[in-house]
Amino acid sequence: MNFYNFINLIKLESIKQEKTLNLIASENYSSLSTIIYSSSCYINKYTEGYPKNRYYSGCKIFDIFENKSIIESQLLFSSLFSNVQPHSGAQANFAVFQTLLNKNDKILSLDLKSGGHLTHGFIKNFSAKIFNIINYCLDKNNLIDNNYINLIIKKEKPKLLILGYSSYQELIDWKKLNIISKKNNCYILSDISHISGFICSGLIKNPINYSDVVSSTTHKTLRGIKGGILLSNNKNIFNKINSSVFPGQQGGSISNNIISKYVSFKEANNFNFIKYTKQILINSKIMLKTFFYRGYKSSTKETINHMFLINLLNKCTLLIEKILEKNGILLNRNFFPNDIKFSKNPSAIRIGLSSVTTRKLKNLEVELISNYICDIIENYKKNYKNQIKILCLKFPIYK
Ligand code: DSN
Repeated sequence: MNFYNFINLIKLESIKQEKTLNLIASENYSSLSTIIYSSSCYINKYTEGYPKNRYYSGCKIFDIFENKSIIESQLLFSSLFSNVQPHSGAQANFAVFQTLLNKNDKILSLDLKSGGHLTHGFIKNFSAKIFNIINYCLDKNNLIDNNYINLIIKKEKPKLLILGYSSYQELIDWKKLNIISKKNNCYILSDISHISGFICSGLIKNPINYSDVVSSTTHKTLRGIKGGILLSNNKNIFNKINSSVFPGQQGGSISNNIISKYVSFKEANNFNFIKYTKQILINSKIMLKTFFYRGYKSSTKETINHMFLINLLNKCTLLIEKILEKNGILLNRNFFPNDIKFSKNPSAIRIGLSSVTTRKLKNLEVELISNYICDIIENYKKNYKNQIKILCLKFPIYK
């Protein structure tokens, strides 16, 4: 395939993104400035090491950027220390494990089926291959059960407790869980990848004071480009984290992305961003309410963030995902807590409202889309292609 074919493929993807409504909870549209800054001449520059301590020459100007990015992320998340070099959330989590744990140490985490993440101990992931994973599950109301975690920590004495999830729509009691884990000499990693945008807006409690380390991606509710960050208030731990990221795990950082991360932190540290995340919450609550109104069940009675699960136990979620895609609506099938079905065709769909809120869809449109989705689930022959196209035209991604 020659270069021009590639350009055509990118054009096709861009048209597809413009013409579809994206409800994938882990995605968002990066802001234009963060995209532009990620494409700078820093693509050409290796910057191994840290500011003032590099292993390549010619990094003096970049030191200014990395320092700014570090300071801006500390301001945004009220943390004393920050590392902006992790290439992704997975890499960030690995750096934490490498800092706090030895081979075969115990990690206590929520399993993937109940809302955890691959890197929190999924059997095929590095985390389960290197460490000894113990899972906690949700209670009968699909909520984090602090008492159960207390019991299991006392019994199993894990070295690390992971909080923060990929499909959990309720509050986490960081303070209480911190007390429990400190009593049992257990570290806490809070993985806020999905909810970081709400935390820096003050809409969800910041776990920084209740965690040994906080990890996040930068491209979900935060609206930056793809990447990871690590935050902490513990100097000792953080010095070790720094050497765990480099040279412990990564070589050169992705310099152009570090500059772009700075831009996203700056943008998130702004009143307009708070307004934006508030609207995501409103949209998310409206959509869930509409599903309830239509008789559907979620894992809990409400959502406090951008996402929620809808249980479609008797339906084929793989097929529903495909039919919705044909109509121009993108989302992903997902496990429901205590799912008895397999990952190819689990019981639920996961819905996230960040991307459509970025397109400035509000109450009316969100209610309309929810009804389209319900109609399609109830009758696969329903066709809303044109309605979705018109909606997409009315709400372009970058205007
Ligand atoms: N797989 C992503 C999610 O859906 O949460 C994060 O890596």
